[in-house]
Amino acid sequence: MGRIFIWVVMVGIFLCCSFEVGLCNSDVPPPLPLVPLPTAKQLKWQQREMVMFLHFGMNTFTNREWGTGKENPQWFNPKGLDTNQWAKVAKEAGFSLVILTTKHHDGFCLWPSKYTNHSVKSSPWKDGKGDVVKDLSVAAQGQGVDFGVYLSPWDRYEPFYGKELQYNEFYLGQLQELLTKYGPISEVWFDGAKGDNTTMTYLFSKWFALVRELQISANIFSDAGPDIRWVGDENGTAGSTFWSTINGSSLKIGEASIEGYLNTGDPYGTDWIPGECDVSIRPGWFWHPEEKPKRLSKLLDIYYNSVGRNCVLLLNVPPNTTGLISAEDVERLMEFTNAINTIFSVDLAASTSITANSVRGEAFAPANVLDTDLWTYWAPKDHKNRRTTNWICLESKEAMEFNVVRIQEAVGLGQRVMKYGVYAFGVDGKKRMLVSNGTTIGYKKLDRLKKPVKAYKVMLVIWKCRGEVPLISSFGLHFDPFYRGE
Ligand code: FUL
Repeated sequence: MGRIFIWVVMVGIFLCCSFEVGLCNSDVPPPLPLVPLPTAKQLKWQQREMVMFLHFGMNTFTNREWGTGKENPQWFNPKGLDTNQWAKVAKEAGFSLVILTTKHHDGFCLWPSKYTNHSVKSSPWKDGKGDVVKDLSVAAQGQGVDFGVYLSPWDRYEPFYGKELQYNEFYLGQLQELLTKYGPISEVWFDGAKGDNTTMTYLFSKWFALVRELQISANIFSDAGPDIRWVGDENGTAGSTFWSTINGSSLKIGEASIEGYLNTGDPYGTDWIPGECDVSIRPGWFWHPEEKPKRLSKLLDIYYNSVGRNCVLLLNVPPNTTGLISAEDVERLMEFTNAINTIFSVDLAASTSITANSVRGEAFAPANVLDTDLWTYWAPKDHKNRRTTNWICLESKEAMEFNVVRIQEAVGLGQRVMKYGVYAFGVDGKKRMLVSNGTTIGYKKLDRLKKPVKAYKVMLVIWKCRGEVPLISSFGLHFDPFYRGE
């Protein structure tokens, strides 16, 4: 009898183990993706984190921000133009994509467009034989940096402007030149600015269709997407709540009333249109001799308010009248990049032991938050009750001193988190302290703490999310020596 009992117990244990092992192995399906989802090219773009904008053109020589279209092409003469320097600076500063203003509102083209004489071909630069777009596309390729173009819809020179069909055809012609002559184009930037009273309807859908046809891997930016959206301001600040999801059908390019909506997005949005924060390293978009680059602390604020709020930072670095990125801008840019590397190259979470309230299975283990792969993540088990709180906890033998919390969602499967908090244990003798909290996370959320915190245990609690469960791809703790608190 005793033996039979032992046998029953052993078989029971065996079955339980097999069942557990089975659960922990590949049998547990991943959580269903939660629509809308990013496309592969949107995800690739998001992971660039920073893109360099280059505003260069007639305004550089007239010392203006918006030209009138009455400028003389003879004024464009950058004696030392070196696009290799631009591309090298971009590369060294950690930018994997540069976007050039090939034509700004004044209508002057940086390439010898066949549709107008108002271009480099009428300038003294290289005796009218130069092509800045070509030079930069080649230089960027040489550095392994991708290339994108800005082509202003608003054109104050072009006589067709204001004649709906002709101007739209003219614009399509210029776009066609840019999309066929300069190799792969990764992003096309459509500016919503339209600053005078001329009535002009842009046929955006035709323009976008041309980009799709000629450069299938290009992301299209405009106020309203379709691939990348404006965040509603030009100071590099996304909303502290920022959804990559939004209702595309409610967006209209050039419409001021949507700026607030663009700045936060919409948890119930039907389209995935992530945000790009455009801002200049200087007060103006173009280079002006009297202006200076922003301070490092300001650039870092911009970084936390853009990349740290689920967006990409599009930082403008304008070349000067010589045709070079000025030494002081290069210096500031390198300080900025080095600061980011200093802050994020050490992750205190890396040497902690990690636990969670619930684990979906082995493939979704909490330790997945330590690698840099966006597709590996911690996932709890599905809950019947969506109000269930989930948590993940980092524990260290040594006290961890940090003032930045980094959280990332596995956004390839949708953006989910709606409300979270971060607790530190063992801070200033207190048992438990809420050190940061927020709403959305998305691709990346960076929370700066008012002052550094020393703790042995740090817990991320997800209070509310879209879908069944949150999927946390990364959770890190960093020390930012440049931040003095608010
Ligand atoms: C704005 C333009 O008016 C500025 O000059 C600049 O090009 C900026 C990126 O977009 O709408």
